[in-house]
Amino acid sequence: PPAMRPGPDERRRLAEAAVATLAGNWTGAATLPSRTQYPHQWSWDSAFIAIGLARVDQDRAQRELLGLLRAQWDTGRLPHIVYGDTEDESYFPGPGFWDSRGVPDAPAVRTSGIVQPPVHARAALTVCTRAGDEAAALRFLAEAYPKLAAQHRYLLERRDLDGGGLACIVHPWESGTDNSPAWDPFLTRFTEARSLFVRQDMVHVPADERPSDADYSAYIALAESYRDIGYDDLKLLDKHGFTVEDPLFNAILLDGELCLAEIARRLGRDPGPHLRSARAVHRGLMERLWDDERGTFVARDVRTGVRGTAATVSGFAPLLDPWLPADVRDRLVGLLLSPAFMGGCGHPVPTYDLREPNFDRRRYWRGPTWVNTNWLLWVGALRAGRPDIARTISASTLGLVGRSGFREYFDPVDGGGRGACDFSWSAALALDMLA
Ligand code: 9YW
Repeated sequence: PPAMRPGPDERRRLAEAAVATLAGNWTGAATLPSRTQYPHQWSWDSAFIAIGLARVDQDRAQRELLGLLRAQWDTGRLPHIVYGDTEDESYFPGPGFWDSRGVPDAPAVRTSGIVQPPVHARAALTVCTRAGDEAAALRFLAEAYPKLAAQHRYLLERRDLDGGGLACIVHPWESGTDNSPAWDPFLTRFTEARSLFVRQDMVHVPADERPSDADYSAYIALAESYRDIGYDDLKLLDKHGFTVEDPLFNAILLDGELCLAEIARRLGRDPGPHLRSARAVHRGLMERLWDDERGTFVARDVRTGVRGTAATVSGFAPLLDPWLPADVRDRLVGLLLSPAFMGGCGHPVPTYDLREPNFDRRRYWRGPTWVNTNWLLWVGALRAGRPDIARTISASTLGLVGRSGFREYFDPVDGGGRGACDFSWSAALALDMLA
């Protein structure tokens, strides 16, 4: 039976628990994704967290985003981890690995050198929309807007390697969906990292819920490669072995440009350039990533033009695109509701096609249900004119956190909690879905 939206008592209990989880992970300047597993500030986590905080604490929501934006590089690059001044190497790779201080355009605070999906413009707009104090909200937008615009410019210009309209990612970590089966075909050449390293991600979480050693080795090799070309995107096509267009990343970029257009409007600026960029991303998605045979969007290698074949949750993210042709939207919705995804398990939406032999209900982005991808599809379903699907997704998500707590991810078959406990974006986005 479809999940029921929780009643008022359960909603109140969940909201209080979510607020307490976010308070527990607040450092005074930012919210950690998890005190044990991820003890720094992460980029797209902070955006999701701000969206939840906007419902309960405007001040903290704004500080979360502005604090992150202060770690932006001169080129507009918004790093995926902000370490601050810490020498703490308990999370690997730590600040020493990325060596951002050795790069001229990096800020004084220590950061990683890669990015994550740009959900920040959506977060800033959401924060402003929910603000009680309109003047303060406009001041916040005025401060955030130039930085968000620079973040997007970096992605649209430096990461569009051949003028095709899409931004590429240069590392699976940049997708936010690290070990998704979508990356398997593009990682076969990277099995050996150059340096010796010790994984520290399996102290608090069992090994079978984390990426494999082979994947991790490829992650380190690719991060070393990008670091050693000085994070110079002009050298990517010649010197770097992973340049991939991801439907999730680009759908978020498109949505972000539409949010920037709205922010520009509210600030009395010209929304035109953002609307044109959003259109260009739309064209890139349709021309390059739509797989008409499979009826979903897939990843593509910019260098070779070769497309992946895996149907993952990321393929549904273009539901955020308001210009999706009706037949494409209908086929996408058909696949989403089919036994491969929502129709095949009790606790949707699984991150990977349930019928694939290498579907893994425990392992990270290779099967489990995540609150953030559910939240994105919830927004996408509403935009696609399917409030029924949106309701099913939010009821199911609230059922999962109600039963298993604010875990990092969930078994889509039995609903069991997996990964880290007291995970910030699970709490924050549940708060948003509760409202
Ligand atoms: C890691 C913090 C991050 C998320 C990513 C997720 C994971 C880091 O955790 O990556 O060590 O595996 O894949 O999306 O931002 O929550």
